[in-house]
Formats: sequence, structure tokens, C-alpha cells
Amino acid sequence: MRHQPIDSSLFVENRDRLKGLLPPGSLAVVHANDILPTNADGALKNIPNTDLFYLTGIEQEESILLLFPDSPEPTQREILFVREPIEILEIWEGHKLTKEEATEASGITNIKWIGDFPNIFRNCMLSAEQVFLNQNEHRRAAAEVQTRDDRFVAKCKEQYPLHTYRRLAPLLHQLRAVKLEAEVELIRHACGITKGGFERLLKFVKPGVYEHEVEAELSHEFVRNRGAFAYTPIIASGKNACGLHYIQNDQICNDGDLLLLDVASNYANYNSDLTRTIPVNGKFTPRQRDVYEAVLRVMRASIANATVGKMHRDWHYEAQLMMNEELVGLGLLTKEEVAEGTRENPACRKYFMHGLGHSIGLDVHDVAPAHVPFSAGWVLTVEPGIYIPEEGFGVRLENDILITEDGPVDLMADIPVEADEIEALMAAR
Ligand SMILES: [Mn+2]
Repeated sequence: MRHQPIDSSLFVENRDRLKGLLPPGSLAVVHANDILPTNADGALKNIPNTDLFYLTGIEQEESILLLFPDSPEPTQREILFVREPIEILEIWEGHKLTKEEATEASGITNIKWIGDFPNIFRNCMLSAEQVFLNQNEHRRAAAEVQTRDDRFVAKCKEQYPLHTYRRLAPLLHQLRAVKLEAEVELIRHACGITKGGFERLLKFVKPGVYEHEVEAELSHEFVRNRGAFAYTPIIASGKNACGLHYIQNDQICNDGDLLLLDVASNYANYNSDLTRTIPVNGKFTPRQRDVYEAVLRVMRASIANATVGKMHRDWHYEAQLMMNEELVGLGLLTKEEVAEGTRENPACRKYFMHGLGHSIGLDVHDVAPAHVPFSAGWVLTVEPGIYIPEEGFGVRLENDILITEDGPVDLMADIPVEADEIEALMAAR
């Protein structure tokens, strides 16, 4: 792994919190992700399962966590299964975790090879009251492909049809939404790497550079600092910014255009998510600056408005009301159009058509329980935008914040965002 070791106390605490939510007699199992095939003998790189990582700190493929806290047999209460590091495997794939290393990473003392899993699992099933199995539950997940967890669910229901099966995902969502201090520190670290990338590109961007050249600068900065792109970067000059998920990044940055950058690093599987919009030539036009300032005001007010007890839908709606006013001020909407809007379809949706923010953590669009108010420990993105295809540009700004009892903490407060500051930094290049 590229990141520095994480103290296993984080994962011990995460497991303890999960055990606290499991009813008596529960057995829970979480699998690693498959390594997905591409073409011919190709495969994608291993993407750790974020639930398994959350509970164990383990990133290695094929690993399995079994929790059975009330087992009458103490050795069954917490077991981590990993691949046996036989010589032929290590020759072809490199180092695999030893039992000692798996214990060091996870804090789990009982480590078994995966070949032992079927027998041990069968024994545990004989005394389990109910079985919590994991599936990827996300309202926007497109689930065409079965995961290892999915296959395991199907196999269990076939082999043990008389057991009671329950969903682990809602419990993990509840836990993962609230970040512990050690997790916030890792997100802060990712934000710091992102900051370095943004400051570097401010010195690099000028008329005539290509969007993919900017991507290359960022990639170098992130990877040399033990990070990597947290998600496919959006580097969109001029009107490209009005395509919300533009990822081609293959166009030239022209004099007079704005460049929208939705680019951020991860670190140790924790993500940050940043958006900035800068003038390619280093100076905003008066019109660009007016739109920029409007978006910045909505971002600032929405950060302040992200308080404990707030419902996400109210938080979003309050930003939409602010945006309505800003768009009237910019001459993009009339007061009549705003008055005709409804709560479900406010007038600002013509220029600000996406959500205001999302949970972030081990997943970029992180899991969180639906329909519950914000609570202390949540980390959210705040990302208003205004997109004006008829004027050939879009502006989005995005910071990551931590919600606390004492109010929101901006984890990206030190990343330049004021228009004057951006211009000054670009002038110094
Ligand atoms: Mn985002």
C-alpha cells in the first residue's frame, strides 16, 4: 500500500460499533470486491471493498470478515480470512499478507486462510440466530454486475434456506456516515494533497494548454504524494463545463474562457472532492466574475447552513431559494419566473440543475442513511453551480465540510477560492 499504516484501533472501534448494533446471536459476513475482468486476459486494478476496509483496514483481494460476537465458541467471534501466501502466488502477484501482517493491519487476532472458510462458516451457522449479509445499497447504483457478496447471499440462501437473513448495509450506512476523528484526519490529508494539486495547476494553466495536460499535472502531484484521483477528473474549459459529467478532457483551453476543475485526490481510501473554476488567462471578465461571486455566496451561505438537525432536502431547497435571487440579480431569471417555480421545480433548476452536496468518505458519494437529519461527524460536499450554455461557460465551486455540534468546519478553508486570490496566484506564475 502506498499510504502510511493506519493504527488498527480505528478498525477495532468500527467493529465494536457494528457489534453494538447487531441483535443477540447475529452472524455477519463481509467480502472483498472481485477483481473485474476487462478484455482478453486483462483486469482492472483491485479496488478495495469500502465496507470491508472500514471494518478491517484490509485492502487485499478475496479477503472475508466473519463476526459472530455471541458465539459460544470464543475463537468464532471474530475471524479474518485471507489468501494463503504460497510461493507461486507471490512469484506472480507479489507479496500477500502474512497472518501477522493481517493482525497488525486489522487488530483481529484470529486469522485463517480462505480455504478454511466453508467449514468454519458451516459451524458458525449451526448456532447463529440470524445472519447479516452485505450488499451494495445505493440509490443511484446501477447493479448489472454481481459482487462477491451478491454471490454469497445467493449461495447461503440455497445451502441454508431455513436461516433468517438480514441486511447489513443499513447498519453500515448508519455507522459510516458519522466519521471518527481518525477518519476526519485522513480526509483532511486527502484535502491537503488536493490543495497542492490545485495550487500547482494555477501556475500551469494559460491559453493554449490542453485539458489533459492539466490532468497530467494533477496526476503527478497526487501520486507523488501517495494519493490518486478520487474520481475521474472533470477538466472542462468554456462550454464543456455545461456538460456536468464531461470527462473527455481533450480540448484546448482558450484565452478568455473559464476552466472548471472538479478534481481531487484520495488518501488511504478516503476521498476528497473539490471544484474550482478559474480564468484560463488569469483574469475574470466582469461577467464571469459576477457569476463567480454569486456561486461563491451560495456556497458560503450553504456551508454556514449545514448544521446539526438540518434535513438534506431543506438544506438543498434553501440554497435553491438563494440561487433564485442570485439568478435574478444576474439577469438570467425574472422575478415572475421565480414566482412561478414550485418547491419541486424551482426556477433556478434551469441553471443549477444538480444537487447541493453529498456525503463523502470511503466512497466519493458516500453511504449515509436516507431521510435522517445531519448529525455531528458527517462530512459533506457543498457544491453549487451556475451553467450558462448560451454564454459558453459554467461555474461550480465545491468544498468539503465537517458537521459538528459547534457548527460546520470547512476542511478546504485553506484552498484558494476568492476571485482576487485566484487572479493574484495566477499572475505570479
Ligand atoms: Mn462532489
